[in-house]
Amino acid sequence: MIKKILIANRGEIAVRILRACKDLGIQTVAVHSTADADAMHVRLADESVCVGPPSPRESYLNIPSIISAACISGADAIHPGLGFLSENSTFAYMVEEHGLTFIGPKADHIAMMGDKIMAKKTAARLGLPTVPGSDGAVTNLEKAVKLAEKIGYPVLIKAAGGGGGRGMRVAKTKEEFSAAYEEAKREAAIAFGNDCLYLEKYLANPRHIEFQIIADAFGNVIHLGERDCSIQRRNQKIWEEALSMVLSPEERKDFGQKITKAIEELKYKGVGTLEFLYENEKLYFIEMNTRIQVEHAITEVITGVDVVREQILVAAGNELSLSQSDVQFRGHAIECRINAENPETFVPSAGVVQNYHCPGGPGVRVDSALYDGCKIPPYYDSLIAKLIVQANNREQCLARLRRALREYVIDGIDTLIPLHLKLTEDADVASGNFDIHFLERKFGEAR
Ligand code: MV4
Repeated sequence: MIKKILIANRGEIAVRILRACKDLGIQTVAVHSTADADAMHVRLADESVCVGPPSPRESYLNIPSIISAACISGADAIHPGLGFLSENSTFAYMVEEHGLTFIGPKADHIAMMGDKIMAKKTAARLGLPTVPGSDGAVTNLEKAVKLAEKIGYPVLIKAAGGGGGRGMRVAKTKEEFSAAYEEAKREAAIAFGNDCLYLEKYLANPRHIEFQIIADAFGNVIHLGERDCSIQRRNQKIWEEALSMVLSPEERKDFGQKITKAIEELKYKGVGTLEFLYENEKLYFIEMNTRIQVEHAITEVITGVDVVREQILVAAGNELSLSQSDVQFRGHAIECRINAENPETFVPSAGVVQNYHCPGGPGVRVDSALYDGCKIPPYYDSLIAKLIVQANNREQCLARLRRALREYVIDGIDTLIPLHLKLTEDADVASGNFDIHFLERKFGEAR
């Protein structure tokens, strides 16, 4: 069993992982930049190591510093959290090369899913539905134009090295295609060091639905249902729900079975998320995330499964503690991402938190690293807290969420709390009438 884990992250996810470690009786090592010396994740850890200056490149992304910190502190495993090094296959490989356990999938599965063309090919081979498009990479403009014609406009040009919405271009017509293609190629070469492109039919108004899976090293795989992450802005999710309103229990069961079979065949190990677009009552695989995600907590509160605990246990070589028939869904859950941003302009807000008061009561969970007087540095992601609310049904969940948001006090910085309050009072949110363009349509592109 793992005795000591180094957590290569900061903020709310580092605190979340620390809590799972403590529940398991595992010793913890925090790493931090000089800007985070007084951060909550450092306070809660048994030990801490400063790994560099504020710039993420020199601290939380500094592989030699982090692996050295693990070796010096006698940790036997590294949890990468999310963002930073969590989907860096080279890092995963190096961690294992140093005789440490990487709390995540095998390096080759991270690399495979990091290449979006390979990920899609793999999903198709394993029997999952994918968006109609090119069969793999398009090799030159001439062939791409012909293919786009065959797929039918509008066509979306995606980069193999992209993902998460980076490096995509829509071509609405044949006239637009060449320029969009050349732009995408140039941009992909610069941004990802990989100019491989592929084409997909552009789905105009999809919802974004993702399934959570957990797999152990013995071939056991379960799914924990899906999350609807459609309410987003510029590929940043703001509000997530579990389960989605659009899947029936039968569809969930059938689709869940397809997914677990695919993951079993892949011999994948760890937690993962399969992302789909949903349009006209059909799901299409687009990408797979090989890390724990921000929104994992809504799945936890409706299933009662501690996903981070299971992630650590399967990485340590244990069998999954439950089987698919043990997975039951209880009511509805919504997560609001509380970002340190202006709720109208989304401009990040750094500063000192004052008058901090956290909501509570039945069905309310807050995951954060906030405390009264804590500093929000300007160098990192603006997510400072997650408000997760669960209730017997969606209507009660919305009422409870509104109550919790009204209780929440965070002074000294701007946060998205006022935006979330508006969303809880929105008729389209109440009726579930939204897709991935909802937020921009409702509140305007400038905001
Ligand atoms: C798409 C799409 C429409 N049609 N693919 C963006 C993030 C990346 N995971 C895939 N993305 C999209 N792929 C086809 N064929 C629209 C998006 C998309 C999107 C998807 C999920 C969540 C938010 C999004 C925002 C803009 C575009």
